[in-house]
Amino acid sequence: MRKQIVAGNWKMNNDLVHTESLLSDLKKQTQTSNAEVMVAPTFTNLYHAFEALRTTNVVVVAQNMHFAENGAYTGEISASMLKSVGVETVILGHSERREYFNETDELLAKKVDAALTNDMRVIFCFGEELTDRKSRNEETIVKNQIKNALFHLNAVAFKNIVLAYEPVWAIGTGETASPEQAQDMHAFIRKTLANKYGNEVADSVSILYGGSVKPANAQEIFSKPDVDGGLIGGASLNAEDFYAIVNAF
Ligand code: G2H
Repeated sequence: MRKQIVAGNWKMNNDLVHTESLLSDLKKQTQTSNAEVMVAPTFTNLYHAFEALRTTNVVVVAQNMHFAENGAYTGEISASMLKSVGVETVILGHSERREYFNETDELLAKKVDAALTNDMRVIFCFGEELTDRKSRNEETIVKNQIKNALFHLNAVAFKNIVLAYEPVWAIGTGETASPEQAQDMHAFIRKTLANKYGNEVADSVSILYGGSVKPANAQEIFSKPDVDGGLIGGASLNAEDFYAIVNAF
């Protein structure tokens, strides 16, 4: 059975005071689904979140990291630094990193390697832009993003990889891919993995959907056979909305 996962990506939101209040709201929620629950605060709040959620089953995740172990990379954070504050999972390749910080497939391959070398789990994000979908190029784009950043890995490495399909045109826009569009792409992603690594690996990797998932649409999206959960932005900033999504399985 593949793991179902709901991960909240808080992006560059919540200072310490707001983080404390959201963490305390999260601790009041009740989980009725079997999904693994994750939250990704900003770097400055990771340790605080880890300590606050220690007694819960909520996993604290980083939104990014550098590929080097340490050194002259002003402003950057390494895998071992994340691990030293209890963080063992990292989101890599989010479209906002690709768009605003020029992260390329080549750079992301190095970040993925660094995370795996440090025994971290990776939530690897990718997805096409609106122009790609309009020109019916979405499958080629998505296949290349996966291939370029991940296909140098061996099959065993996929035990620590979670994929997150996030069509750029649906991120923070209120537009959501229809459940059918999400399912079609997730099935294509699984087929792409199967062609390279075989069915056993393809069937074991969780593929999350991201892009304006809300309490109102989560259940229908999660009901699709190849959708194993969600990466949630805006709706994860409110604990009740987030748990409505966690419990939508
Ligand atoms: C996509 C998603 C979270 P939102 O970035 O990764 O954000 O749910 O706000 O579209």
